[in-house]
Amino acid sequence: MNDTRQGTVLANYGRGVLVQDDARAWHCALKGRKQRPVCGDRVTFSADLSAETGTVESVQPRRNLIERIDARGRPEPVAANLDRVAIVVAPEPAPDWYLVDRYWAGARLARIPAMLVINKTDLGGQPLAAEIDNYRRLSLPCLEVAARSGDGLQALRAALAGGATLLVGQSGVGKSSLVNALVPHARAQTAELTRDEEGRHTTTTARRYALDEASALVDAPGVRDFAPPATMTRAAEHGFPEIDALAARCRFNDCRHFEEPGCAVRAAVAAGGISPRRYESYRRLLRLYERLAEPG
Ligand SMILES: Nc1nc2c(ncn2[C@@H]2O[C@H](COP(=O)(O)OP(=O)(O)O)[C@@H](O)[C@H]2O)c(=O)[nH]1
Ligand SMILES: [Mg+2]
Ligand SMILES: [Zn+2]
Repeated sequence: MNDTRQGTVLANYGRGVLVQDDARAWHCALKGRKQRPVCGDRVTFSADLSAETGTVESVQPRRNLIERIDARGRPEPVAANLDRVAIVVAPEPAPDWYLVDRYWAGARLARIPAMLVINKTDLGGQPLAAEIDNYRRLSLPCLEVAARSGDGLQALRAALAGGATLLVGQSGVGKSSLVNALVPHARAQTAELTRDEEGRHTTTTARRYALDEASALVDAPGVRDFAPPATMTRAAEHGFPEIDALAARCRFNDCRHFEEPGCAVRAAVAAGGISPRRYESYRRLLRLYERLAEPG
């Protein structure tokens, strides 16, 4: 017997998806290759009650989508229908701030609010303080926590209340540990478990967990070289609020903020209003987009 149901995609695996409806999670097959549901998509599926499996019939339009680009610049979806992106950093492994900037730029380009979660505060956080202060100055909310001791988790839980949050960050910063600390019975695979099982269960795609009835967490696998797709012109600039805000004051409308005369952005970097490290991050992202746009 079949009936038609609605649900949310929890994860992709092989050639199917795991879909949660009001009652339970269903392994669903996909119909054809055109369907590309991702974690967080709302789908209609037909449930085969005797086999306890389903088939995805249709994917509902998305509110938003976080994508990354592969080495050739082709977009790959990460997760859909998000209410915020939490970028996780830790003293260990040492942060790649350029990567943090790209996650934030990706959230901005998808028009999704972002926040910075500084995990492993039990290890001490002095080396991170200057960058974190700068992000705070740019109005990026920053929260300090320790998944291991539970420090700051109450404030984090409050910040994650209502809607779906995508956790992103370098491998090893503690994303899965945070999921396990916040979601009872989640059993997200952390570094320890992955090692124990010789990497067989390493997460390779995003996985969604219910935090409570109205909130969800999406654990995205460590992405070494995340960059958002440049679907809009001046994408690199729009990814950086402090550069975006000054661009209108440059002498030339199409200023790239590199060597052009009368550049308000470079003037702000020279005067100390824009962090040279953030400016360099913008330059790297723009150069990446320019390289990908080259023919051949
Ligand atoms: N000291 C400390 N270690 C942590 C904390 N949270 C996670 N870890 C450790 O960091 C390592 C990576 O954690 P994991 O959750 O797998 O990171 P992920 O790759 O971002 O999902 C594991 O060995 C965790 O035990 C924390 O708050 N303090
Ligand atoms: Mg993990
Ligand atoms: Zn300029």
